[in-house]
Amino acid sequence: MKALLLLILTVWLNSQSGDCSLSSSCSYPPSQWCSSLEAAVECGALKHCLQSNFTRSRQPGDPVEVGLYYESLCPGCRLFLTEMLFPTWLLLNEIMSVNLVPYGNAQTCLMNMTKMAFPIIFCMESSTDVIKSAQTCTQVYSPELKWDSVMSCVKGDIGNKLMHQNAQQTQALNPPHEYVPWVTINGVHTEDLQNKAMASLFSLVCSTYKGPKIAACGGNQKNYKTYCHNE
Ligand SMILES: *[C@@H]1O[C@H](CO)[C@@H](O)[C@H](O)[C@H]1NC(C)=O
Ligand SMILES: CC(=O)N[C@H]1CO[C@H](CO)[C@@H](O)[C@@H]1O
Repeated sequence: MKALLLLILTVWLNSQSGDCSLSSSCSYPPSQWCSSLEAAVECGALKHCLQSNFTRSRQPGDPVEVGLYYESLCPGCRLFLTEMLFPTWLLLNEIMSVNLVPYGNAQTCLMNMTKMAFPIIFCMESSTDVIKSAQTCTQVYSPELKWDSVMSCVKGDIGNKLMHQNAQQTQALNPPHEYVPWVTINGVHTEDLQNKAMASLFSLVCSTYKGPKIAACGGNQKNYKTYCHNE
């Protein structure tokens, strides 16, 4: 596992000098499909990678909880979720937990219905049409989940209840949120934490984590800030 983390980190850091665009065909050999987020997405192997090697064991220290209060269609929210939060979670999920508090659609129901909600939401938010992609993304990452049942949640009492819970959780924020995406770290929001999360969530999670240092956080950390999406 340590070796895998190092491999991921190495590929990740090395990819920063390359170009950032995804090509339509897969340019990685199968052995490298899980070596980075780009490779996994490009090769359509994200689900496989998540289910096998990205499902890592927890480290002994308390995980850093990253809360994200957002609207599913807000461009800044989409950018943060797809290019900062999800990649950071792939690399650091053994020391990090994510609390997504979406406002406004099917995402709340998905979170209630499948363990694969985060990859599905990532898939939706990185698609051209967030809403239209929901069914396809669900089929890809959670094929056993019937779309009809998601729709009956969205349109029914459970969906309303879940949305209401999210609204309450958002209203309970202290300080109250002024914009989205609104980030909390271990339940705390400050302008400083928000700015650090926007600049490099990866560095912030590594520096906030109090447990033993993990391989992904070691050594080359400072290079991470040149990662192309964060410029
Ligand atoms: C789904 O939502 C219901 C209603 O709020 C809740 O009782 C249940 O625990 C939730 N299940 C999961 C897996 O989140
Ligand atoms: C694609 C990939 O890297 N698969 C590896 C996942 O981890 C197992 C053991 O934990 C390896 O056997 C696989 O090669």
